[in-house]
Amino acid sequence: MNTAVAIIGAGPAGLLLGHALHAAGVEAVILERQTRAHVEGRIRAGVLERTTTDLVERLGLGDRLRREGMIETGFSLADGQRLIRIDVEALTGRQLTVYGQTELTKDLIEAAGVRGLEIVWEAADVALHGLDSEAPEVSFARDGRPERLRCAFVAGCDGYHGVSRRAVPAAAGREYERAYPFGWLGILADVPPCHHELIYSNHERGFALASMRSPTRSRYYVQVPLDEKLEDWPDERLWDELAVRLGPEAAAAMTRGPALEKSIAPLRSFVFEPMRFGRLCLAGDAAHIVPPTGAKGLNLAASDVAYLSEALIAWFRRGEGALVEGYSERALARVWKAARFSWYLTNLMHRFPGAGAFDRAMQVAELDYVAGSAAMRTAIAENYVGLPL
Ligand code: RFL
Ligand code: PHB
Repeated sequence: MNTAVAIIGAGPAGLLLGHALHAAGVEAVILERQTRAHVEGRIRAGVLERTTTDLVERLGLGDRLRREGMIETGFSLADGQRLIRIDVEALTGRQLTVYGQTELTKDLIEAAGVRGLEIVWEAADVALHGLDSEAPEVSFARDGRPERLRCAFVAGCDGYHGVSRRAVPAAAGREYERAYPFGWLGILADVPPCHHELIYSNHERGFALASMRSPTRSRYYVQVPLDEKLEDWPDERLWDELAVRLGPEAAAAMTRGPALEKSIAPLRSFVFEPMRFGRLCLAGDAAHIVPPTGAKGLNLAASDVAYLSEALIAWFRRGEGALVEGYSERALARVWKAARFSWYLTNLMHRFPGAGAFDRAMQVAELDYVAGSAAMRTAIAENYVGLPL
């Protein structure tokens, strides 16, 4: 098989890139390790920046997003006593959209079928070859039979655990990492949200987040130790804990219901530099991970794709190499700022094991400053809503 761009991974990064290239007449094939049902069943992000929804709209893929997405004009930080509202719209002139990554993924996969963007499901043993040549190849197995995909570029969109980043020789890359000493236990339930906006709460028992997917579907998280077992958290215990950590007002408005999904995710900050090695370009979680506290992961995947699709289209349509050359530097400038914001909000809102009275006093002072300073709230709002491309 031959194509212009071999895309590894059918997550949001790979699907958005495939659509962007296909819409511009640049041929692409997506190789995905999992089944379609598996990819469509994953529960992940929920908050989309305007940069992300703009990209989806520009590609003509936003019909259901526009109909079903919930516009959010702000969110709150809770400090145990009060809700500190960050009025994102008033402070930045922009809004956010609540729309599940699961739904966006389904939309992109369905449209791929309609538009003729090829996705190979269950592509096993994907391996990259000749990345520092002008004719790289991807080997993989389909139904147990080996195949090779010849291409001009490989786009590594295969997430944190994928093979693409690992294909970069150790001497050619650098990793920056911070692992946090806790995870998030999440629950998805078909109950109305307890509040019309997201609440991030710093409680003495640990962080909690009230989020949502729709007017009838809620998503909540609590901070838990890394060695916590899911079976120790029957639904009732989790609802009780949420009620305590989110405070009496949210608790009074909270509807409980059976979990549709429950899982524990570790928190990590990770950046890999550079995001290009020869003919391999990395995008999304393959190149960087942020803790979910700022809702940045999916949105960074989308902004990487905005830069990378522009670069590859310039290469194939106009024979220009400058944007490919500059892709890593351009993408990383935005990635590092989102990494900083996610790290900042994680530090501000979580209880760290071993933190002393001074550390706690710093959190209290910072939250009090946020509550009293429009400048500080503006800084938070402009990062949360998404820095310009
Ligand atoms: P993905 O979604 O991981 O997709 C990678 C795809 O590559 C496939 N793959 C391979 N395919 C072929 N060969 C291989 N060897 C392969 N190895 C892997 C995988 O099967 C998969 O289909 O990466 P992508 O596209 O970069 O997208 C990134 C986002 O998924 C991620 O950043 C977000 O989900 C992070 N995130 C959030 N981001 C936000 O912007 N807002 C949020 O509110 C938000 N909340 C979250 C989150 C992530 C969470 N978890 C579970 C990690 C909440 C949670 C709980
Ligand atoms: C979610 O709804 O899953 C969600 C929302 C905001 C975050 C993280 C996750 O910061």
